[in-house]
Amino acid sequence: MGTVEPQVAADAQAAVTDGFQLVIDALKLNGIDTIYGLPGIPITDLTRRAQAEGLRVLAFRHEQNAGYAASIAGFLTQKPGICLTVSAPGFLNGLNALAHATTNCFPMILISGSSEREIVDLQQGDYEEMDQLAIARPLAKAAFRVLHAEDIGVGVARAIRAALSGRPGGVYLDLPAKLFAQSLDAAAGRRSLIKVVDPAPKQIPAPDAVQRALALLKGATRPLIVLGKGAAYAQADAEIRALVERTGIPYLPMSMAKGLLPDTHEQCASAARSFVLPAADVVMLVGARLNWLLSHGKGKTWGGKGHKDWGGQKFIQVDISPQEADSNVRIDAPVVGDIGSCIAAMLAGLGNLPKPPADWLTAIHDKKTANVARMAETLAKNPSPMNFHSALAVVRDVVRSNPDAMFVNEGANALDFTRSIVDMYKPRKRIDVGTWGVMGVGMGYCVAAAVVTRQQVIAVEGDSAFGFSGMEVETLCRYNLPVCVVILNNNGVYKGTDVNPRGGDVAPTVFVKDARYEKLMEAFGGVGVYATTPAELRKGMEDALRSRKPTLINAMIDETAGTESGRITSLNPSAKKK
Ligand code: ADP
Ligand code: TPW
Repeated sequence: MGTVEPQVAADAQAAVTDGFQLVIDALKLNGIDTIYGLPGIPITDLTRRAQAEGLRVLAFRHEQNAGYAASIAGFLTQKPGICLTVSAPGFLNGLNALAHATTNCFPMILISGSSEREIVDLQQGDYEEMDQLAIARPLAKAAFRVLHAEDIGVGVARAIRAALSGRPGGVYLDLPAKLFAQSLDAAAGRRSLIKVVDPAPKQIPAPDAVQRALALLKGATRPLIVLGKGAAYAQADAEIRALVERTGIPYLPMSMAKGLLPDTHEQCASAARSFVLPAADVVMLVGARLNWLLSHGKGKTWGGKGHKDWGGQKFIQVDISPQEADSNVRIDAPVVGDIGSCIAAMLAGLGNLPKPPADWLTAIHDKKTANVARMAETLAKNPSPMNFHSALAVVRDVVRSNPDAMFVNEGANALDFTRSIVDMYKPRKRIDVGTWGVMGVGMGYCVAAAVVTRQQVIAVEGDSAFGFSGMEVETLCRYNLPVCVVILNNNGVYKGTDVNPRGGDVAPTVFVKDARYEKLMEAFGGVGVYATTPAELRKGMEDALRSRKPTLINAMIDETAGTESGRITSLNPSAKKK
């Protein structure tokens, strides 16, 4: 008997599970293999045990960066990116990224530990007390709380479905500290888990909606397709390319849709953007909203007489959200469904659609040729000090030679110039500031892009933009990720030349001059490069790509280069007055 007893005890132990384990089991059961987070009470053991169970747990220096990483992992993989944080302050740090995910239609789940419900609800001052669920709700697509271990399976399943189905978004999952330690019969625990079946069901468009759209295209004389990041997310690359090429319609990729077809494609109208938008008569939006990034579909950008006037275009909008149509201007042909199904249905109904009239294609071609030639002239210059153009000519060449590399981009001028100068050749390679034009996504995106795609990552960062997540270079070094960060350093926000007319403190947009950002990377064992010429920048990038070592290139550019707010000066009240 004496020899049997320990065995019985071990069996009894194995027959019991707990909240920690069930969270891990529920995630694993649903194919989630990576957590982006930052440990602390009450989730420290969750991070340890998840790692011990074979999940990849990537720890960051600030939850906001973990959150951005999770959000973009969701965009790249069509699986919700998981961000795990502690309660109140950690939760709030992660919340920015959750709101970002919702805004950008990226599937993400922010899982935060929280304090004791009884104490929080009576506001008795618990450790990190906060009603997190209530705070997250307006910023998330959905928000759930699990109070009992046997409900973890349902909670995780609901979070996954909410994040992925329909228009993707950010979901909050609140896990109070007490939940983790709750024990449960292991068999009952297993039975309580749910493997979500078909979390993003196909949504087939109505045949008459497809016909309506095709009829509009058939009647068009100056048609245009606008591809947005929803089209990139949908991973319907072959169908989209087939539709573009079979119709022969010129297309305009939004920032993160660049590369869906190569930017060098003859139908790409990016270099003639300001010509095609006002001139087009029928515009088909595919996974792109008519928000500020498209001037709300009206005004001068679209050929309207005044700021708010309609330009006369007819719009087709292919989108999974039935509420998106008419948000800014009339949508004549909404096609509601997932992009893969919608484009397939349009292809099936296309018949012998004639190519767009030659005069439309020729006019675009001529505009493009003139603009590309003008840009080539600017890019060929080699001014001293280096400016955005001479630096980006190098980046453009390096990306052309490495089309599989992931490309991260943030800043104002550093964003706008890069977007128009650096071509993308493959889908979902370019990830950037998104719908909000937010600064701070940089290093979090770099970590997730490297981890998820296993490709080399190149990041082009304004010096201000970089500062929002700069401490994560330690994370890049810790996980030895193949990331090459290029800082276009002009000594400040937008540029480095503002002066405080009263003397004393420097102007609010100005930073320490000639700051040696590369030393930050060196501090953690990565490679730092100080580059003052295009040749030094090129060598630094090529070495980085060859070695795959975490590298930071501090590319010093002319501090007078750049305009206030980059290309959106018109949104800046003070600059407008000037
Ligand atoms: P961009 O900023 O590139 O113009 P937006 O973020 O404004 O793109 O628009 C993305 C759109 O794509 C959203 O309206 C969203 O509902 C839609 N969308 C996202 N995923 C899908 C999908 N799988 N099928 C159809 N539409 C989608
Ligand atoms: C979270 C406002 C927009 S662009 C920018 C700021 C601070 C930095 C521009 O300087 P940078 O680039 O990066 O050096 P460049 O090339 O023009 O010199 N806080 C958040 N998001 C935004 N968008 C801002 C502030 C902003």
